[in-house]
Amino acid sequence: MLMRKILFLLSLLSLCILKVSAQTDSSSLYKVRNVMIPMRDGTKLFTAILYPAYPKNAVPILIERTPYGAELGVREDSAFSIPRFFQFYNMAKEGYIFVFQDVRGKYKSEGTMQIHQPLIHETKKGTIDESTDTYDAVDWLIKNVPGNNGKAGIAGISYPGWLALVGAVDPHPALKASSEQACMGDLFLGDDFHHNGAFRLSYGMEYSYEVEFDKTTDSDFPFPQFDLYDWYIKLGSLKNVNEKYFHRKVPTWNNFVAHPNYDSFWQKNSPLNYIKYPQIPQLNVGGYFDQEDLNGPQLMYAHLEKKDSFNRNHIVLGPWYHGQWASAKGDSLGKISFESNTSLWFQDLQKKWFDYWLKGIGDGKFDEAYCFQTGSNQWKTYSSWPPKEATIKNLYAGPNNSCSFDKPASATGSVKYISDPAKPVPYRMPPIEATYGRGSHWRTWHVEDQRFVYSRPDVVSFIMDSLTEDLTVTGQITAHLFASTTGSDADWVVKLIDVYPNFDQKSFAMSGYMLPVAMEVFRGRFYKSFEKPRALIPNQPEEFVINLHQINHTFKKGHRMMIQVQSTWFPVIDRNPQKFVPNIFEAKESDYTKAEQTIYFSAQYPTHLEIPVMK
Ligand code: PG9
Repeated sequence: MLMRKILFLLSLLSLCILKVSAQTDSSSLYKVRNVMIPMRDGTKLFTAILYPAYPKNAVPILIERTPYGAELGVREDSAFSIPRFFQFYNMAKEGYIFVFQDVRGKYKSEGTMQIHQPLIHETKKGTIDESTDTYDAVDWLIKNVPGNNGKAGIAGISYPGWLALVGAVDPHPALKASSEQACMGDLFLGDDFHHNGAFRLSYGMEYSYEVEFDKTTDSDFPFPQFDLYDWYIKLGSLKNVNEKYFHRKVPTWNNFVAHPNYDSFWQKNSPLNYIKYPQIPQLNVGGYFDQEDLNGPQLMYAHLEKKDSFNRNHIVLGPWYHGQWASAKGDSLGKISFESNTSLWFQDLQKKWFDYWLKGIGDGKFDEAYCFQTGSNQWKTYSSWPPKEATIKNLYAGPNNSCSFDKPASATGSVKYISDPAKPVPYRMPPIEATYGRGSHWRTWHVEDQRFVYSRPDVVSFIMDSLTEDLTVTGQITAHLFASTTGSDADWVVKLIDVYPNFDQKSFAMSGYMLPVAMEVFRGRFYKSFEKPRALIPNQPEEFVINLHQINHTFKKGHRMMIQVQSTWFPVIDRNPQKFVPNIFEAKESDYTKAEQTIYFSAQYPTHLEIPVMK
């Protein structure tokens, strides 16, 4: 989940109230009013309205709807100064009304919440969902909030991003623009809870407990220790989650157990299946290093683009963790510097977007795609995304842990490793703190230096010679992994890594760094179909095609490209028993077995990554 509470934000504002002085610029003075807004079925939703204390003219409304607590913790009707860390600070200075609303069934709103409930109002007349609730909220706000100019926009990150997406379906006529940010796509194929059918254990367990254990708040699972790697190992089979801790009281966990395959539950749940076309202007925003919803913005943009006859659909991709663009500092992530403040850059664009659609300021000429290029550390714009100019080159795994753009010619070629579910490869450098717990490194793990796993016997790496010139890769990376297992099920994790020079002249401390620029997991049992898993045939090579997502990265001269493969990524991904069982959530301890995995690099089975290279 994102920043719990709206930046726990405005509770700090109450402190600022005291600081308001005669010199304060009156344009950044705001007040708060809390109301319960009635929906069409009579359910009332708690809504905090943050409005200019001394308005000079009518201004638009920007709405964020959230399951994480809308209350701002500020005394009603006391003027205070908007703090600089507020994600819409630049817009606040020029006058907006900001509205934060608890979705039904969470915090102070009435009703019941169903996580990520698909839209149903179109097919079942008279029903309510998050789209109709947004409509009703806009209607009430436009009619009842003094000083508004009759136009509203909606924005949000992650769950609130999905709420911005579905709020823009069959919108109220006053809702003029949306920005869905880090909005999840499909929760079985590629965001939050599963990736390609592999279950995201630590995240899925901690998140479902957090949101559903107590309706009135967010709850932290009471872990008895700080480093959770061992705790999750000792948890053993996933059966134990309900038996020992949840006792079937967490509905989303029960859904994980009841729907281990891509059945109609997950299919209906995917916005890609119920969002048809952009009905109002939509700015999709995503991060290349988003540890929760990396896939959603890329897939949703591509999906909407197919039906974008009015050019309403745009995309921004930056070098960010989940929601980092809303923070004050976007100049680095972990040890990786971006050499400029990418968050402020985005916040300016976001202001232009809403200023144009809600205030009529500017010429309305927005580029199709704004995609930061890591490595060269520059913002780039494109008239189509991914850019058509890129040429696909195949990067092949080869003998002696090598990789190159030359297709293997040899009839044989393979490397083996033992994957042991009792000793899984950690997905990030221990300690593995609770996902959103104190001191957690959750936000930076996508850029962690992979040297911490490089020499493990259950991780294989294929590395290229140093590049003699810069190589820019822009667009979709797809892995074609040819592999077999002695077991009957297996996970495959594939990474594309930028290996820094042994002596990095630009930044000495980065010498030898192994930066993952694209990575993903695939659960082998779904190699033919996500709906109907099947056992892998022991020792039979198969081609696993894995979407490693879109990137925009310059591998600098002197750097090396590396392909890395492993079969565990723990505990972010649960352990595959490596023996096919009908439902892994019900596997027995004895089902978890060691297996020998083989990765091929022969003429017949040429493991490779598709790399879109720019001239
Ligand atoms: N990534 C979170 C989430 C979104 C949708 C479903 C479940 C989780 C979030 O940050 O809101």
